[in-house]
Amino acid sequence: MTWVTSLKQLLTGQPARTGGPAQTCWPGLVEHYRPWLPVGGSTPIITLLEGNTPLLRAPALEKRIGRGVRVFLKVDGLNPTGSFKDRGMTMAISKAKEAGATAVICASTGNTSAAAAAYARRGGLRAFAVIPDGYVAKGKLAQALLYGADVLAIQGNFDQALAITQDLAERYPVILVNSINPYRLQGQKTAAFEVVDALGDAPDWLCIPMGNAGNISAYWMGFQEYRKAGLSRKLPLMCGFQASGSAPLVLGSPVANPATIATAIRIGNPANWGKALEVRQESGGRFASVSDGDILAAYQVLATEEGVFCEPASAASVAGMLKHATAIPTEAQVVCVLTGNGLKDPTTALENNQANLYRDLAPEVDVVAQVMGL
Ligand code: AN7
Repeated sequence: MTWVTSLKQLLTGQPARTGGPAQTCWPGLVEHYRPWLPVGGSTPIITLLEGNTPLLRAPALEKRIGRGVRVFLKVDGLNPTGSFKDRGMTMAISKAKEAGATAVICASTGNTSAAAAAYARRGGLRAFAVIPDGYVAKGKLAQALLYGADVLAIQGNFDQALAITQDLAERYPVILVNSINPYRLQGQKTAAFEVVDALGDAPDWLCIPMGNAGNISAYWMGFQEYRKAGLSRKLPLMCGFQASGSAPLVLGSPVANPATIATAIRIGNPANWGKALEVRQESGGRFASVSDGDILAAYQVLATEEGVFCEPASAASVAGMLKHATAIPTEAQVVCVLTGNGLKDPTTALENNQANLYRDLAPEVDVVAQVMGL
């Protein structure tokens, strides 16, 4: 008997309930939001119980901004394969299977390939991923390979990989599961539903990194649908951030050779360009770029002050919020979307954070104590 059990028994005379099945189990986002999604009774739902991720208050960021601004992190790196892509992939793979497909293909900077591989294999489909060789973080490549995708690494960038996969999907019986696939955005819009369900209304600002701009378009769709249904009173201002070396939506023209430490968003010709511009216009939002230095600084603040390890691309949302902090209205609510898990990219973490690593120490307590400053 645990002390909690005995204390409760002492106070109430009733045995405490410990363990056993939770009262409600999260069924995955398709089942939870089924009426909002284009699935039918005969759609086979391929799920890893994605969604229902934490909306975490960020007190250290609030302190930096001040003026009663409340900051929340949508920690979507806690999805089954470690990124928001799982939200779209449960839908895309379920619909591909429903249509009788046996293989799917994607171009990817890493996270899409990991999610496509996991969901496709779980659904008994083959998965192919075309990636820019040398520009996919280690953890993501490891995932795609272990889940059982065939990975085709090209001597080119993401934009070239996407063009190839689109061509392949037109000419061969493989279904494209990039965010051009409309089911992807349908699944991803549930993140906006979760934010409103948690806050009781939409936030004032939503800060989000942009690559192909699928996710910002999906969030906007979700916020609009909830607003139309009377489940929220307001719509957020949508703030999309890109890395300065890879910022076509900020510059207004494609970038031929995108460059950034945030390889997830190393994209020069976004697939959802038109949708993104609509989102900015309709929401009265803003697009801006953040430098790799800004991204790394936000990445470190999130880890060392909030205890949240996201990947560099995700930190672009927080870097952008901090850069534009003076424009946030007093006492506004801001949600920053953390799209992917930091464990995906151990290389960037290790290469930029060696200051507090002490190596080659003799295995002696006095030596360790001395380094500790004791
Ligand atoms: C962590 O995996 O494009 O603006 O191929 O992995 O919807 O493209 C990843 C994109 C943000 C940008 N954060 O989202 C891919 C890929 C992370 C990402 C984005 C990505 P979109």
